[in-house]
Amino acid sequence: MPLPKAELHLHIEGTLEPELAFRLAARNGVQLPYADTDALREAYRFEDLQSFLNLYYELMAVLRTERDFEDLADAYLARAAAQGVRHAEIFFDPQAHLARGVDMSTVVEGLWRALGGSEERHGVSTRLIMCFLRDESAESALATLDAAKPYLDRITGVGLDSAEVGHPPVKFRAVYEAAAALGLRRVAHAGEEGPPAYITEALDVLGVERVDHGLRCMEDPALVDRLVRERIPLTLCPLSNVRLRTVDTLADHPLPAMLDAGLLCTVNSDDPAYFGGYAGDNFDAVHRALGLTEDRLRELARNSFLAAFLEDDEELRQR
Ligand code: ES4
Ligand code: ZN
Repeated sequence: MPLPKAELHLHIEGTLEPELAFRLAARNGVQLPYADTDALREAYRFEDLQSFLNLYYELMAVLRTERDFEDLADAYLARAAAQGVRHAEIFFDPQAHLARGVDMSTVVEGLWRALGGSEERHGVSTRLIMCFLRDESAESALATLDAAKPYLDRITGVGLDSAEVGHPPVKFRAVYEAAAALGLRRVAHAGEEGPPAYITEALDVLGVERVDHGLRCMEDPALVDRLVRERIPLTLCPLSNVRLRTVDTLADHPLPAMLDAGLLCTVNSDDPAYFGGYAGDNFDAVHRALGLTEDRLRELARNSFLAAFLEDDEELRQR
């Protein structure tokens, strides 16, 4: 039995497996520039975050209808459940779809067709977190929040993702203020490829409650002290860090040092179809490569429920 856990850093578009990509391409009459699933998997040789993002955005072309988003999310939830995930907080990137002529209603209604029945079908409770693309403008982020207003009963929070360097959190001050005023929870990717100062800025300027990745906090001891003191959860993604070369090998991952420092770390999968594994695979990988004890693994699983946007009674029931 895999450890019960919550997944807190998961891009639903990053769960698009090559087999499903080809199935949806055929269904929608979309031509993919790859001969077959093997040829597509061959393209998964990333140099860095940007080279991954190029493929990630390209493959989204197959997602067109509500049913496509439903099938994508349902396939993810089935895989997650099989690896012990009991609760999933799911990122989606509306701007990447709006830019292709797929509207907010198609994306949210489609995802909801899978999420709405997930507790019953898969035993996985869910939340939706809408991300702004940080390499798009602040105005575009504000327009996206506006387009989401009819769906706020299904959206728990906002996040910030895509190419980090050169797009500091402060660029999104206004949209995070507006999101907070609407009662939305706030998270942001920071300190994945970007400097520790972006983590500080995400806390101070955007008011985030949780930091996605946050790996590079380890370069700033004063920031580590603050994250420990304020119990700010970090959603780490070890297999992602290896595939995007944020760390050289899994054995070099700072997770053990981060736990020793007292940071509230969680282990997540980011874009599992691209990075070689789902939540349980990430747990297994750090267990093996870093020699984490069973106690440490249980701590990581417990942290995932503490860091989740669950009500107290839900949290206790799950862990
Ligand atoms: C992402 Cl690994 C990662 N980093 C930033 N943005 C993303 N969007 C999807 N995966
Ligand atoms: Zn991410």
